[in-house]
Amino acid sequence: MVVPSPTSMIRTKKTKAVGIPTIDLSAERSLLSELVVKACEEYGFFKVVNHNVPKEVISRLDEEGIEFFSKNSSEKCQAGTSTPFGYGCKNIGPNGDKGELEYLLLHSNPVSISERSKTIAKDHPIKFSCIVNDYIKAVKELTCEILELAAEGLWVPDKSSLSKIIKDEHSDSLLRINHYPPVKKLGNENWDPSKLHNSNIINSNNTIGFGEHSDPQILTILRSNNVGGLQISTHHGLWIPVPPDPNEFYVMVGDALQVLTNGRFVSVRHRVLTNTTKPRMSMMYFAAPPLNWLISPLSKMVTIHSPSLYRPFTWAQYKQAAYALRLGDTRLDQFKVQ
Ligand code: GA4
Repeated sequence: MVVPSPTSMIRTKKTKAVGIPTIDLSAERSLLSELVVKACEEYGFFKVVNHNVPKEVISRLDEEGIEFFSKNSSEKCQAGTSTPFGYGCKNIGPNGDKGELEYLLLHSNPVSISERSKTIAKDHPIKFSCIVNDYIKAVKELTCEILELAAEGLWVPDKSSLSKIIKDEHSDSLLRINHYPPVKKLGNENWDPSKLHNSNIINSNNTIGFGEHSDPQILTILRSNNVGGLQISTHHGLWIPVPPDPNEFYVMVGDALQVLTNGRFVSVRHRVLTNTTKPRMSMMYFAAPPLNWLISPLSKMVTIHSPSLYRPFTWAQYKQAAYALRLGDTRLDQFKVQ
């Protein structure tokens, strides 16, 4: 069942309760496919429990992440700059976006373990690479399971229509590990209103760790440590805080899935606020098509009454459009049928 978890229940100004759906993947399949579709339509976001990703696979990557970010900056920089893969600090993308974070960005299909090792660790790179690979393998299976449920719930005749895009050996999927060090509340001595203009400070307590955006890919599978900060925007523009849950995964609809479903699912805009005392660490698997994959609405999603909203484009073209714009820009408009 889609159960709004009590911790995630918040009340809007109109005192309407809003809850983030939680889907128990051990439930009966026909029910699950309906619930996945409903959650993707209503929020473009949901939590999954009983996901079958082994605990050790999660905890090992957690440990490696903690160890990596605790190194000094010159050691971390040895992982390569994040253009496109490796270590990045505060800079997001190529167009001047900034955030209060550091991160590792890794491709899910490196040519080889030794190729991956170059972008992560100098001391025990093979161990880190194997742990990353095990994590990617497990979350990729989870992604494919969710995409198959979505296809079933949408009554798409071939239930692998979506998952096969991710299973393709040339899939351009990524893994990102973000580390948000705590950011202290500004004391009065630092108070400089001119710095507030266009800055990342959104109220007296929190700083923007990662600014508002949607993910360009098909689906994002996210988990974090026990420190909150992630917020999602509802279709009505209300920001909902997402309670952290280190044992479970959150699923986000990305732009490419919005196109594949001809706008029936809408990608979720989200952002991360930093904590004033505790570091947040999160890891995201971004499930993407191969670069040359032609993205257009699944034929089942196009009818005389709902004609195609988007013209076909390759994943490479969409990535190029995303990297040419700022983080928070809407990129899908340029691919809409006029
Ligand atoms: C958002 C989702 C992923 O983190 C990411 C990001 C990428 C980057 O950090 O290099 C982008 C951003 C993300 C969307 C717009 C472009 C590209 C930064 C940016 C300004 C790795 C991705 O695929 O797109």
